[in-house]
Amino acid sequence: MAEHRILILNGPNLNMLGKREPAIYGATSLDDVKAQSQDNGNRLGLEVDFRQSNHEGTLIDWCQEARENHAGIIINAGGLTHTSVSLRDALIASEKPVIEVHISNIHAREAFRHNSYISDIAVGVIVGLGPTGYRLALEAMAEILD
Ligand code: CA2
Repeated sequence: MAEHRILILNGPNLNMLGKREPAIYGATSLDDVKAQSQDNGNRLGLEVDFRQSNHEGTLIDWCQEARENHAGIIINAGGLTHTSVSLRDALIASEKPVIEVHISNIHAREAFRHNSYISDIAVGVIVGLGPTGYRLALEAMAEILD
């Protein structure tokens, strides 16, 4: 049912997780994060719809779809976090609670990563905790929707 379905969106390059740059992003693959998220969703009574795209327009289409089909959005927008007004607008237009996740601590990295176009429209932001951030976001979403 739509009221228990959570859309987890992953942006550009997150399909590379676990394959390169392990010092920054760790050794866990995105398929592992997806499997963990589905297990955590089952435990919390949430259906997890886990997706990744390297294309801004596809992510925007999925946010528009969430307006009808999902209860909330958890998003790691990758590099689009720091650039995309359009993705921000689509998240607002979904009228769903949004939780922003980043694997790395974007505030401890280059200055251009310190700004997010999503943080101020999100109900909460989790950064720097690796894949654990996805679990924490699902737990928070379960409480928000309760
Ligand atoms: O820390 C995060 O979760 C980021 O959203 C990851 C993005 C980065 O642009 C953001 O500033 C922070 C990068 C996506 C992952 O890119 C990879 C590239 C090579 C190997 C593994 C991941």
